[in-house]
Amino acid sequence: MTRRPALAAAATALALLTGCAGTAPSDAGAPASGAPSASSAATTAPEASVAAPSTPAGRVLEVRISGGRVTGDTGRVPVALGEQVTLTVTSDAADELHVHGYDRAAGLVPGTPATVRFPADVPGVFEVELHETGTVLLSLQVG
Ligand SMILES: [Cu+2]
Repeated sequence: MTRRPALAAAATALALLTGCAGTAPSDAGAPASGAPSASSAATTAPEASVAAPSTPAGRVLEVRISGGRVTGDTGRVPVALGEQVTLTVTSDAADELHVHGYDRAAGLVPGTPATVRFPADVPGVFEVELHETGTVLLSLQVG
C-alpha cells in the first residue's frame, strides 16, 4: 500500500504480458511430440497405481499465503525430472496461481486449497507465482 496502486497495476499487467509470454520455453514444440505417449501412459495408470501404492503422489508441495505472508515449500525446490508434482496452494485472498514453464494455472478462492498436478518433465527452473499480487511462491528446480 506504500506504492502507488496505478504503478503496481501497470507492473502486474506488464508481468502478465512479458513474464508469461517470455517464460514459455522456446522448445515448446518438443513436449508436444511427447503428448501422445503421456496420454497413453495415463490410460495405463490405474493398474500401475494399484501395483505401486508406495508412490501415490510423487513430490507433494504445499504453500500457504496469509496476510501477504508466504509459508510452506517456498524458495527453490528441487524436483527430480519426470517426478509427479502435486502443488497445493491455500490463500486468504483471491488470486490466480501460475506455474511458469509448465503453464499450469488455478484460481485461488480464499480459504480453499487449490491443487495443480503435473509431471515435471521439462528440466529447468520455473517460478510459481500469483498473478494478482505478483508474489513468487517458489521456484521449481527440475533436473
Ligand atoms: Cu505467470
